[in-house]
Amino acid sequence: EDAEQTARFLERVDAEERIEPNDFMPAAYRRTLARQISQHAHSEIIGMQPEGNWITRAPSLRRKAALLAKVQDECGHGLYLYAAAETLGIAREEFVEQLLSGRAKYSSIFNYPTMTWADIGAIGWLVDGAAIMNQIPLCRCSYGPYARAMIRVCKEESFHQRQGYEIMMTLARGSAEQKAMAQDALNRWWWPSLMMFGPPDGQSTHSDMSTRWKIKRFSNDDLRRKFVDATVPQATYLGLTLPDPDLRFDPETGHWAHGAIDWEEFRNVIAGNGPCNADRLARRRETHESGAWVREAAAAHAARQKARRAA
Ligand code: FAQ
Repeated sequence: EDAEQTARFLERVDAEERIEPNDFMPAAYRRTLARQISQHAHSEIIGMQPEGNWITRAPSLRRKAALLAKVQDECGHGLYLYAAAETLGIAREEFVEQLLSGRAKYSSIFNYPTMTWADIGAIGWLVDGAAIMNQIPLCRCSYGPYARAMIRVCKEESFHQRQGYEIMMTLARGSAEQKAMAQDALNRWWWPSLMMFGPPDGQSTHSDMSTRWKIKRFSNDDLRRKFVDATVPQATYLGLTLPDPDLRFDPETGHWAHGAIDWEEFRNVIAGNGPCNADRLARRRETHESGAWVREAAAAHAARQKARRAA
């Protein structure tokens, strides 16, 4: 690679200029973005499954309409993210193949089961809350197509987060049984939500380069800390207890300090051995196969339109 071009690229990144698809970029920058954006897209697509599980069982028409809209938004996010990833010169089919073959990762969080209606509240509140914390800084990512996609995604995520928190509020103020259901969901989703931010900084292999390239603006641990600080008062307001006996406010740092995260569980889930990994991928493969006729029909239609225009 041309040293002068690389130096110019870094100057542009430092000057907060956006890098666009046809601009020069180092091969490693392109690879990192293709990995992160496609894994983000896969997370949105696999992320439709845990909540999709409750669409037919939502407790009212209003809840059903909101959940249906949320799951459709996730599909939309996956599609813009694949489109952003494709601007790096890799075909969508290749990204999809990486997901279906199990070679690509997607967020660990979507490998946990949704056992009760309260899980839908906990996902909106915590999982979308964590996603927003991580994605707001990505609106300033140095790669233009990714940064722009994140702006709309974040607006939709904030509706998702409100939707979830409102479900939790309704349950927490409901019968003793409903409150217990909300507490149980919080107990199961809290630690996996903290794991969404990735390994501790010392073990984050990509952070140094991604920070240099202004893909990442905050470290994994910094974002996790911001999330805990924002979420503790929300739990208090709900009258629920976070499942961490070591959680305490540290007046010296001004932040909440949490107990130890079970990184062994995290490694196990990203290695494919979480409670739902096999099921999530099997469902995605089935759906991909049963949708083949749609892709074929769309391609045939596009070819016919093209031939008609040429005639
Ligand atoms: N799960 O060196 P780092 C959503 C992997 S939100 C699985 O720190 P990096 C919205 C990482 O890929 C969820 N794998 O990596 C929604 C790398 O492995 P690799 C999606 C993880 O990239 C809500 C290795 O560990 N959001 O979908 C995880 O610098 C509700 C080393 O880690 C995004 O993807 C994990 N939690 O930082 C949808 C946001 N953490 O690739 C439906 C964009 C780490 O070398 C319902 N991504 N790994 O094989 C990012 O910001 C970054 O990629 C991080 C990881 C922060 C996730």
